[in-house]
Amino acid sequence: NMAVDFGGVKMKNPINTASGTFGYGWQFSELMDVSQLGAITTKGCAAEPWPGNPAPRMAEVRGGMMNSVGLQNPGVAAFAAQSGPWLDELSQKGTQVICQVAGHSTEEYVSALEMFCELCPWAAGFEINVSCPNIAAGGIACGSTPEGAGDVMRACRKVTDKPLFVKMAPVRIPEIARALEAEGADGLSVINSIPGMAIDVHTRRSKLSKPTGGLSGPLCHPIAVRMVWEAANAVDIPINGVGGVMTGEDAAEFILAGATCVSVGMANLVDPTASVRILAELEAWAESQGVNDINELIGALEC
Ligand code: ORO
Repeated sequence: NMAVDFGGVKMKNPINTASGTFGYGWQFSELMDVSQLGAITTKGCAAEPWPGNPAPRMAEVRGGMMNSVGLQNPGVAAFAAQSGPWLDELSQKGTQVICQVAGHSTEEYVSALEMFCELCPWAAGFEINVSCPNIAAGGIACGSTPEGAGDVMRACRKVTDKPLFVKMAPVRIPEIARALEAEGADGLSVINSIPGMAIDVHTRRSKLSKPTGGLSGPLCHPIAVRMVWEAANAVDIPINGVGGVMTGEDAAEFILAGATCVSVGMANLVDPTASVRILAELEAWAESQGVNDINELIGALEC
């Protein structure tokens, strides 16, 4: 058995896609059978459209990549109209759809979540992004303290009884995780990209259109594993491990560290079919461990 329960979202397997690396799902549908995945998480949407940051907003670095997209999105209404029918169908095939919620303030998160609840009844749950490193207000600015993150969670909890997850910044994991659990979060996605910089020394300019960006990819993986382990030890709600998963063994590390499920992020940009390969590799690993149920391996780290 590969099925897991992520905070009330029943997934047929633990593999899902990290927000922002898999569009709205349908963009990948000609390249792979998306319905093999346990879940997908859609790119963050706000109540109103956001233009995002100017190009260049992606740069390769050793062992990973940087981005400064700035949560470009068409707003929840356009998202629901354009992508809703395909996502509804996907959810009927048993792949859960988690919609990511963006905002610049608690009020904006609440407005966006209210719109999602009304316009996206097919969504299995929502992921509140309080960790984007590329926006001036909201994002990591409110997600880096227990008070800031807790505030957003408390307000969002009043909007819906559907599963609510929080995409966490790579800071103060145990304290912030406990604050989010206390405010009613159903699960935590650990971690978002790590704030970083990449400079072109010849032009003396940032490789991105702004000085800083978010670092993701395999070089983040050991940091993310440590943070997943910290989160899993701090709270009783389930953890989704996110950060540099390129192989089934990387996903297995997250599960042993205490993650219930695992997001594939940057790997989708290297090979659009990476997530289904990683799922097959994870299944092979579980079998090699001689268990009939992947749940037996969650947090099974021996130390
Ligand atoms: N980039 C990230 O690395 N994480 C986010 O949550 C959002 C963005 C972005 O849109 O810039």
